[in-house]
Amino acid sequence: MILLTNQESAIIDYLYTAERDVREVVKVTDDYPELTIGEAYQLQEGLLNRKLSENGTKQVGVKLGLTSKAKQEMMGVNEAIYGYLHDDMLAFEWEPITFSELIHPKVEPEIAFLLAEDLQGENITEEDVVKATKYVAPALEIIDSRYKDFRFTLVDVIADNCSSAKFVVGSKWVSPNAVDLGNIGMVMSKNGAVEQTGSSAAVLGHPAKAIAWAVNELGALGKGLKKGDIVLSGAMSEAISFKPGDSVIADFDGLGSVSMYCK
Ligand code: 0L1
Ligand code: MG
Repeated sequence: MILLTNQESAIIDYLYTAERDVREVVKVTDDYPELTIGEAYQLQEGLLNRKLSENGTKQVGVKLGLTSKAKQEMMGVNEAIYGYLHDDMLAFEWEPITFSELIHPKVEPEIAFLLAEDLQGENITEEDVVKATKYVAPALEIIDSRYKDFRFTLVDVIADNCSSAKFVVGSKWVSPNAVDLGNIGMVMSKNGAVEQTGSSAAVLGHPAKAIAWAVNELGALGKGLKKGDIVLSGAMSEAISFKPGDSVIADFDGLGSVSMYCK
């Protein structure tokens, strides 16, 4: 068990209660400008532990963020980030997303990987990721930064578990070898009108390469992914906002579609 300083506990409590109470807050670095990226990941870990103990939830995988050049340039950074997926974030196509439980949600299309074996190390390659993957599936990630107006620094967003809120995985799972994973086209529509188009190539060139990056980062900390984990590999286009009454569907070449409805 990690012993937290008073400052760490205060920041974790600040972010935990903002999410629980569906309340936006000013970014952490306004009060703690000296925080480093390494400390932000420790805060993220502390936030996960707080959720595990208070909600009885469990970790079911990992998600990647800032995997596209466009988003990295927008934030003035040149690296991706990772956060944790919990089982209480898992939403279903047949179960509407409740808007009032979220602050200012957006949805983005991603490819989900389901691991057939543990994956840990510091020199993991794209090929290792594909080999360890049982299935891939279309997914929608719902992000909901706890920060006012989705404005934050890299440190802030990492501490806030990379804006994670919910995710929906489509029902069609296919072998990673059945599709050209690095070149999957995608169209995302809201209420029947096309809002975004994208490609899996936008995810660090190849979603498995993005996952290999995250596994190597975790490996340097003595951590890794486990058999049965779900990994959201990163957004294939910009995220879009939604409100009650909206339905969103993303259609992926060779993978089929995944949808969500907001009530
Ligand atoms: O999943 C993501 O790409 C989100 C990363 C954090 C940045 C954002 O909230 O837009
Ligand atoms: Mg995402």
